[in-house]
Order: sequence, then C-alpha cells, then structure tokens
Amino acid sequence: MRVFVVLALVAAAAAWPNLGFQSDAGGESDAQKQHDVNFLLHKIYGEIRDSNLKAKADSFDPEADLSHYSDDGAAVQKLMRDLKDHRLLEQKHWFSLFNPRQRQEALMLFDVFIHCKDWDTFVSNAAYFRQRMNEGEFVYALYVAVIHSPLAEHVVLPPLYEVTPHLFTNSEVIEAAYRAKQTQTPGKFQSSFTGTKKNPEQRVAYFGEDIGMNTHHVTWHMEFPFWWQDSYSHHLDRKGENFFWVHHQLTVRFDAERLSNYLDPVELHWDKPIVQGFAPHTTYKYGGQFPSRPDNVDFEDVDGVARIRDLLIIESRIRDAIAHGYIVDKAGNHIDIMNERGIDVLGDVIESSLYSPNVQYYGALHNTAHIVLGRQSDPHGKYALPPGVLEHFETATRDPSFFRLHKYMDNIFKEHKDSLPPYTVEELTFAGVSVDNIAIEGELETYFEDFEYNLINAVDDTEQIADVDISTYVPRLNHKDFDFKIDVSNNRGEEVLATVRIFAWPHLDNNGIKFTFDEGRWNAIELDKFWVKLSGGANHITRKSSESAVTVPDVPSFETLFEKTKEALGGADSGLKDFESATGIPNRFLIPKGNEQGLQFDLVVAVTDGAADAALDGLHENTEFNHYGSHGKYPDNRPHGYPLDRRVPDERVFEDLPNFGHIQVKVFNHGEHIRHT
Ligand SMILES: [Cu+2]
Repeated sequence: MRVFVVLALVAAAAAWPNLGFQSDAGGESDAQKQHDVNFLLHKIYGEIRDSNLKAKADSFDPEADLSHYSDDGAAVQKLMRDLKDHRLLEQKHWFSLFNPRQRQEALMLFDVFIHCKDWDTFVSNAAYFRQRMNEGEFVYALYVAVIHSPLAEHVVLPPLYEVTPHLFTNSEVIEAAYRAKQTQTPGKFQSSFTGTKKNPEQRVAYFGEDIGMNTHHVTWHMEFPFWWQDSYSHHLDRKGENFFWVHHQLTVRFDAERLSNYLDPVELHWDKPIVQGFAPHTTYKYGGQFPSRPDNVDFEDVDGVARIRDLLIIESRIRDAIAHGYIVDKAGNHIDIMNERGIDVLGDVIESSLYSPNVQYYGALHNTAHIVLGRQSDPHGKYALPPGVLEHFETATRDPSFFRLHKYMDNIFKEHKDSLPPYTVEELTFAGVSVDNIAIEGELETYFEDFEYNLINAVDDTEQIADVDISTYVPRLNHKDFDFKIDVSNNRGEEVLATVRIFAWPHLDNNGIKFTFDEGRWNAIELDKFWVKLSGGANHITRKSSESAVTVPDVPSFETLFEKTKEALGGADSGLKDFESATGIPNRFLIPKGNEQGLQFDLVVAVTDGAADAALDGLHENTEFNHYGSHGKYPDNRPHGYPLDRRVPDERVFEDLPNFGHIQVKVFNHGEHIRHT
C-alpha cells in the first residue's frame, strides 16, 4: 500500500509558505538527503560514521549566518544559549517526551530544524546537535522534523526498532547482544513476549508488543504531536478527531484479539484497582529497568503530577460538556459540539493538545493519565525509578493497562457520538446504486512468522573494532492474501464516483451473545476505504488486501536504506517512494488473529456518494492515500467511521439500504508459525 503523502504534495507545499523551498532549489538530491538522515540516525550512541557529517558536527557554527533561518535565527540562538550555559540534559541519560523539561529541549531543537531554509543548514545543525545533545531528544526532534519539514519530504526514516532497539525488545535479548559484541561472536537471538502462560494476558502480548504496531503508534504521535502549534508551519487537519479514531481502532482491535484468544474485553476506572500488573522485562539504554507493577494495585496520587481526584474532576467536566453539547473556551464562549466536527474539538480537549480551546478548565486527561498510570510503581518518587512504559509512545502498548486506559477514554468519546442524531435514510441513501454481492476470495487466515531485525545499534562500539552481526527474531502476526469481491450496480444512467468503506466486527461477545447492530458498529474494525468510478450497469470490484488504505508496508531496514541510497546516489531509482509514511498499521496486521474454530465477524460494505465524500480530486485514480497521514487536507469529508460512527437505534435502516451490504465471515488461525531458519 502506498501512501497519501505522495498525493498531498501539492497541498503540503502550499501549506508551507514561509519556508524556503526556493533556497533549496538546485540543492541536495533526495538521495543525498536520504544518505544524510541514514547516517544521522545510525549508531546514535557513538560517533557519526560519515566523514562529511562528522566534519560538520565538529566545525559548523549554528549562529554564524542567521539568514539561513526563516525566523532570523531566534530558535537557534535560544538553544545555543542553553547549550553554552550547560542547561541541557546530559547525554547517556533516558529521555521521555512526558518529562516537561526534556520535551522542551527536544522541541527547541525541532524549532531550529523547522526554521532552516535549506538542507545544508538543516543537516549541519543536525550533525552539530547530535554530537552535543541528549541522544533521545535528538532522535525525537529529528524524526518529527523529517516528517514535517518540506525540505525532507521524500526522506524515508529508518525503523525506530533499529535506531533505539532497547525500546522494542526485552532485557534478555539486549544482554545477549552485549555478550555477542564483547566476544565478537555473531548472534541471532530469539525475542519472546513478556510473561508466562500463568498470565492469561500473555495470549495477547503479540498485539501490544508487535514492533510494527509500536512503530505505527509512535509514528502517529509524531505526525500529530500534542505539542504542535500551527506557527511552526501548517495546520494539522482534524487532529483531534484523528486522535480519537486511531486509538478507537487500537481499542476495538485489542478486544477482537481478546475474543480470538478467549479473553474478556477490558475496562478501567480510577476508583477501581488495576487488576493486571505488568513486568516489562525491558531496559533503558541508560537508566536501568523499566518499572514493574504488581496485580490489583489501587490508584495512588502521583507527587508533582496529579491527584486521582483531579482526574475525576476533569473527567466530569468533559462529561458535563458532552451532556450540555458544548465546550466552554478560555474566553467563556460556547463551542457547539452537537455536529460532525464536535469530535475533533473533543479529541483536542481529551488528549489534550495545544489545539484545546481551554486546557485550564478541561486539563489533559490522556496525557496526565499516561503519566499517572506509568508511575503507579513509584508514585511518590521514593525509589528514583525511571519513567514507566506508559510514558513512551514506543513502549506504551506493551502494558495491558494501555488498552484499558484507552477503553476508558473511548467510552467518553462514545457518549458524545451517541448524543448526536442518528443518520436518516435520506442521508445514507445513494440513489440508483446498490451492493448486489460481497464475497471474499481466499480464506481469511492468519499465522505467525519470525521477523528478524538488526540490533547493532543497541550495543556500544568504536570505529576501531569491527561490527559483528547481531540481530533478533520475533514472532509476528501476518495473514494470507485475500481479495474483496464487491458487485455494485449503478442505475443512475451515468458514470458516478463512489466511496467504498469496509468494516468488520465480531459477531458474538465474550459470553457468546450476538452483538446488536448498534453494539457491533461501535466495535467495527476499519479494513479499507477507497474511491472508485462506477460505470452504468454492473460493476465487479476486486480489491486486494494488500491495497488497504489503512495500512502501510514494513519500514525498510537500515541495511536496505543504505543499499538503496547507494544505488540512488549512483543515479538509480531509490525504490523507496512507497515507504515515505509509516503511520498506518502494518499491512500484515490488517485482520485480527481469529482462532482454530474461526472467529465469526460481520463484514459490512457501505458504498456512498464519492463526489460528496471526497475532499480532494482524483481519489479514484489514486489508491495511495493513507488515511492516518497528516500532510495537507484529509481526503474524506465524512467523519472517521462513517456511516457507523453514530447510534443505530433501528438496524432496519441499514439492512434495507440498497447501497449497504452485510455478510458473515470467519477468521481462522490454525496455529501455523513460520519459523526462523
Ligand atoms: Cu497513543
């Protein structure tokens, strides 16, 4: 699946008027930029291994020529002042985005990057500050800058699990990697999921600990940072709604994985104990082990962060706003949320992001909750433990309480969505268009396979001692290829643009009771969305699972990036175009695991008016949009989840709609595991 970024270039360029596109004209090629970024992120804890970049790091003076910055050097002067005053976090120390001062430092560096007018200034600053700032702060700032700066628009970022492997694998594997390095013995080590079979949660650890899903989650938060201000360069379209949707999808998906594994759905509330403990078996590169939490802990106030009472107060203010149908902004004005854009405001409020209209009153429920839950092992700071897994987007989903926390917030969003009027038959109808048949070609079947990735950046090294191959392999979920076959007839007498939306929800709940349509639609997993031109009469649409717009391919490894960049510097096509965004879920992760008997799903297809839905032209020719991407305008005018996002008091409305189809399918998993050889 290729990505939306490609499609949105024009829009993105237009949205960055104050930045120096022109100054970069005739500048560095995409291949050169890719080369620079590869080396800036390689071996992040040691010396820069590219002589050019190393020279820049040693001799560049960030303040020498301020005309290279679109803010006349304001950001770089600010950062340099703190550097010269030795106020910046040391190197070889953990970094957490949820630590206010550490975040401030990382954003000071981002501020420098985003105001560079040309690549040479960008990359020189990157080399310079990599050598002087905390590694975690540097990696974060550079990733976000490459994602958002027009100077880096074709650069493919390496997989974070190879840049900072500590945050993706477990302590046992890291220790083995160090031993291999010390003894100069190549090694491939098996990563296994945390815990034992005595812990039923381990049955779904393959989900929370999937490195591709972790990459999706951390990348999403880099595309839509909660600290984003439009003054950096551009507005992030529907950021708050996106926040709701991306986590809603993770939440419903986790429950579907639980059903696949005979586990009950999850819940959490502040006045009840956290039933599930968690031992992360994960270590910081610098800073020791991630803290563990025993079972059945009662929530405690966290010194310097929040009292549980504060969270309850914020929650009730938000629930009040939902019941009233409006948010009160800073100035006391009412913002109506009883419409399709209400969810966007509410997302900004609940996260909260800097887009929140009143953070003073509604607080930051999500961000505070992450820290409070992350600190439950040491709420009073008695033991000087480093931040918990929940305080990093890379590691948060490893803790089973992540999904419980998000379910709690998802239920608040549901209250809002349920307060909106249901769609009427008139609104849902696409006159003259009917879905005649839906079928799946190929079986919906998942399996596990071992995936290998490089750990060389986990260990310390010097240029004098040659690298040995050190890698790990980890089981991951994949699925067999399948096609959606959708027959649609168009009796409108002319060609017409249509949107095809495909969802599936589990047929039965954990007690074996059939979900009502209204319960099911809230639990619907989005499988695909695309635009198609329907010619008059019968249309037979085939859509491959690999084409899904909600997914992205695997991020290319460092090794592949180095290879492809070399070829591209020699004049060949880099072949990296398809990998420019890593924000969607991995394509291999498209469907839930299912089980031996076949987990039954309701699969629904809604075909709606494509011209009314499309926010951009040419969507039918361009299957390249990834709807999690942040660049430019979001292509769909409809709310995320449409037309299942609102309450359905009478399911006959849908079942009688000609442009809506509904079948039963089963997802199988026969225990197949393709082992590493
Ligand atoms: Cu998140």
